[in-house]
Amino acid sequence: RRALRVHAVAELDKTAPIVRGGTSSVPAPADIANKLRYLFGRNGDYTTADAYQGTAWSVREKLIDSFNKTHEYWKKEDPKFVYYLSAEFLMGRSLINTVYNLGLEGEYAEALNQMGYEMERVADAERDAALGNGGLGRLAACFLDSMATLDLPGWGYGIRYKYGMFKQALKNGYQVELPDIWLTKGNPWELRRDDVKYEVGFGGRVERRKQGSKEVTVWTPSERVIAQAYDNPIPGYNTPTTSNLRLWDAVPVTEFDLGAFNAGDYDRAMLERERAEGISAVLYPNDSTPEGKELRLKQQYFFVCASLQDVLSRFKAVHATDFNLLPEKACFQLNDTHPTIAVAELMRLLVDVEGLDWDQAWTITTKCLNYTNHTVMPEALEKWPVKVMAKMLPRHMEIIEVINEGWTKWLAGHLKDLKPEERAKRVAAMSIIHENPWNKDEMLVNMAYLAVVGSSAVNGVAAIHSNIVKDEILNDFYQIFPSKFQNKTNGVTPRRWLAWCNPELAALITDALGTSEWINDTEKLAGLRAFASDKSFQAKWSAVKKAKKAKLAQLIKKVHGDDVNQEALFDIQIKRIHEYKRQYLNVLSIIWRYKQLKKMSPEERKKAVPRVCVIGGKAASAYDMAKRIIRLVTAVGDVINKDPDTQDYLRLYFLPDYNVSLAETIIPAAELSQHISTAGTEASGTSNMKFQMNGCLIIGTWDGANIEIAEETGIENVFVFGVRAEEINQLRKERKNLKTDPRWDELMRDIESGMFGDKDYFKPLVDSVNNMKVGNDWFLLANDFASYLKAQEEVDACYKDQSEWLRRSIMYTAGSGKFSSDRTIREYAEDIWHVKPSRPTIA
Ligand code: GL7
Repeated sequence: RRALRVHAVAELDKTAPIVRGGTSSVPAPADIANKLRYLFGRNGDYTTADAYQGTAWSVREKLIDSFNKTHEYWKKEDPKFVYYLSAEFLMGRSLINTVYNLGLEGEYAEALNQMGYEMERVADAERDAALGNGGLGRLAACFLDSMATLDLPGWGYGIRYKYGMFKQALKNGYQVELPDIWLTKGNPWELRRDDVKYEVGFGGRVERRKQGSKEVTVWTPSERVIAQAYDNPIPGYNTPTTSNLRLWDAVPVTEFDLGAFNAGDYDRAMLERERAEGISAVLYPNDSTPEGKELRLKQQYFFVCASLQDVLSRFKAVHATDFNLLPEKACFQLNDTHPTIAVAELMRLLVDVEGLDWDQAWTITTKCLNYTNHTVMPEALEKWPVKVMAKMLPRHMEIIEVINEGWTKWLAGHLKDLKPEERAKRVAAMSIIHENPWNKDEMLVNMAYLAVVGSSAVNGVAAIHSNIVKDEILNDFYQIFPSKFQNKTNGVTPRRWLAWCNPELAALITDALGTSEWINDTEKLAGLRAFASDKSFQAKWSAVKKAKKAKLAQLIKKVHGDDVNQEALFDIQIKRIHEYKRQYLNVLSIIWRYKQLKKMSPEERKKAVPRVCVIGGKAASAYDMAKRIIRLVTAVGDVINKDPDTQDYLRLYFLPDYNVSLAETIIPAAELSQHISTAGTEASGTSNMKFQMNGCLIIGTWDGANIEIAEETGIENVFVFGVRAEEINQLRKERKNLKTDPRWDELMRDIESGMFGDKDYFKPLVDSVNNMKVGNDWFLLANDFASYLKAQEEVDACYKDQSEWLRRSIMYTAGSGKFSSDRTIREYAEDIWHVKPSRPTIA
């Protein structure tokens, strides 16, 4: 494997002349030893964890050299910047990515070898930076990689959570959550900026005061904290650009209340610290559905307020108060509704603090902001009670009221041709502030509406999703502002998700294409189509997949103690556990497969395609149904993995603590991956793209980015099943023409009768998918079941023809060019941000 990697490296060097060694001239082995000696007091006798620390701190210096050069250059050039505001950045590990993106892999692999270590093992000692839940946070991380690689002036802004996504463990087959204590050993990938701090206020009162002839608004918060900046350099690939992710940590305004301490009030002395630190303490572990907790709104305002102040302060240092120039120098992308308070905050900063008049400030604000919607789940569109917002952010609540007054007035004028009742209804339906439909006494601020009204562009994240945004979720707004609405199909970085996590496949691709340029020009992968049916190429392709499967088999052995058949089809479903993602449907089909195998004679079984099924993913701690699904997976696995009749042909493993690093091991090993959400529910999905890049076949519904993946790969190469999104509303409403299947009923009885134990615990799962009961089986599992089983039969038939399977596998990678986040980011830059590349010249 090493030989292959070295080969990939040699190729890279040819096309990547920009090797950024930084200013340090100390050779890597000596530098690593120096770091261990002077930072950690270690003198030889290193552990693997030491080797990681020494290497990381050594690499950090090179990174900072290139980071500083980039920022000096951008400061001098003063180009327009994009700021990606996101409550989540799911970065994963940094060592391999940094070393490879900087082109230092040869040097450091060699240094570690001399010390008796292998880079890959050393890299395993790093903790994941898990400051995100899932797809949305990981997308933000891929975007940063692409922005830097494309030399686009841009930063990410977010929160430096002390505890990231919880760690998941299994206890007797049930999920347990453990805190993610990731910072205890220090973080070599960040730089604390002691000179970059801003005050952020909450609560208090708002007053009007006379200032000369002008009336000004003064907000006096009752609670104040400091946002302390930490920079996380983001190295681009094959470029001197190293960009930045700036994360804010909340700290108290006064370090310590000595007065209270001296007066013997120890609790009060600590109180302010605890209250401040609580703001950036922990990531809310909800994926796609928000939790309306006040602390969450506090987090949102905290990072938005600090980020906007930071941007304005840099702007003013160059352009003084020429704020009309702001939209030419800065734009902000709101990653979902989480940072939407930015609409009101930018207005507050421009009007109250800088003294601009309202209309001028509004023009600037709407020119600077853009909003991405990431989910169709209606419960996910954030709405904050007016009461909560008025208490925590009284001035912002006023500002939102004024915005809404202007907006509804404008809207009524715009709709003047409608009949008065009709017009009043439409205006009420589109009001940013509206009644809670479940509680008439409560008024809510609809953050998605605020984002749409306050932005220049609104986009969805895959073609079908953007259409749903236009036709359903925000249809009223689309009718008023059709040109605001766009599509930006998601993408993933081909560096982390193919080149670095699968260097063996990368080397083979480079070999076939005669260049490694595909790493930042993925359209070149299309060249692989010419090799798809080439038997000798297929053999090499298959050898790489086998090596990756062996690695995953090792992991299964480590976690579950079992040896699995490495000739079996490796069938994977990894993503957050959610009813709409339908892991339950997958489990049911596995049970069905098990029952069929049981019925067969030993001779018949030998003809079956053996499968190793892997499911992984976290359930939000309060998501009861999702936790039951996990338990069902483990319970079914316990039965079938131990059955001597079938264990050679079918296994099911739940791999706990699914995260970015685990994905980097699993995805290259996957042969079939499942993306089986109910059509119209998964906005895009991004792991589907990662699997595709790694030559993994897909069984999936006509949903999210699956559709575009099928178009690029050739629909005949994808196992598509299930009802289409267009038919779903009808089916749900009328409950007519829903499909039933005797096999489904049999499986329901099996679970209910306790075939997998815990029958009381599984009862709500059985009840939830009773197809015929009104309101049940919202995600239409029963309806899609027969067509899913049929698609699974097609999978088996195809796998029996290995040459056909390999041909398809190659066609997947060949068709993945579109799904590079470089393409996505280029589209954002051209159609929304109007930001241009600015590559630092190397001194
Ligand atoms: C998500 C969508 O569910 C997912 O389909 C999409 O790929 C991702 C990135 O656009 O955004 N929306 C969301 O709230 N989460 C997602 O992963 C958590």
